[in-house]
Amino acid sequence: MVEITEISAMLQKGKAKIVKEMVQQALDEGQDPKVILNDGLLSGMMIIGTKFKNNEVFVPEVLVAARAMNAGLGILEPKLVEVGNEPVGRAVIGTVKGDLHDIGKNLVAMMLKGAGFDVVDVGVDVDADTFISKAEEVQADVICMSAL
Ligand code: B12
Repeated sequence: MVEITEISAMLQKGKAKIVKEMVQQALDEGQDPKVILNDGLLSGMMIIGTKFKNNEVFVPEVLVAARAMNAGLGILEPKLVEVGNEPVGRAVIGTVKGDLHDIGKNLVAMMLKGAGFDVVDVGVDVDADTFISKAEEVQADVICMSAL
């Protein structure tokens, strides 16, 4: 049985491949995807965030941890997203200009999909004009902007 705290530990070390494998194994064992997300991935990222704030780790360590986080999220996505047939609305989501943080955005995009939204992700470092023109192009009901 995969220890969820071990997923958190591997994420903090930036071991993307191992995180991916452990998340898959935990799912195969029937462990709750929300527990894997909260106690494995998010808790690991929170610890890294605190260490970053306290200057105990630096950008490269945060970056590899973030890659491991996104790798684990990719495996969890199908389990977290259970889409119905009719979309309840359409959302354009992205991270604002000057900002490259995308983990929170990716998570929110997943949750929106899970809630039945059709989601158009415009990526990171996105200027206002791009948000507006994409929203007009796809006739979005809502624009979601992530800014850390
Ligand atoms: C990972 C990380 C990075 C990674 C990003 C990798 C990636 N692919 O995203 C890297 C290493 C690249 C990075 C770089 C930098 N970072 Co950084 N980073 C973080 C860190 C540690 C975690 C952020 C994260 O992913 N958290 C996990 C996710 C799940 O949480 P979240 O992003 O908060 O998202 C949740 C909510 O905010 C919300 N949400 C988010 N978006 C949206 C959108 C909508 C529409 C809605 C409804 C909700 C929502 O829902 C999400 C789920 O709960 C934070 C510290 C922290 N504790 O937050 C600093 C932090 C955000 N970074 C910070 C800084 C300063 C930087 C740098 C400037 C550092 C530097 N000196 O170079 C650069 C900036 C680069 C740039 N131009 O953007 C500061 C920002 C301070 C500020 N706001 O003024 C923070 C707060 C650290 C700190 N305390 O100093 N960073």
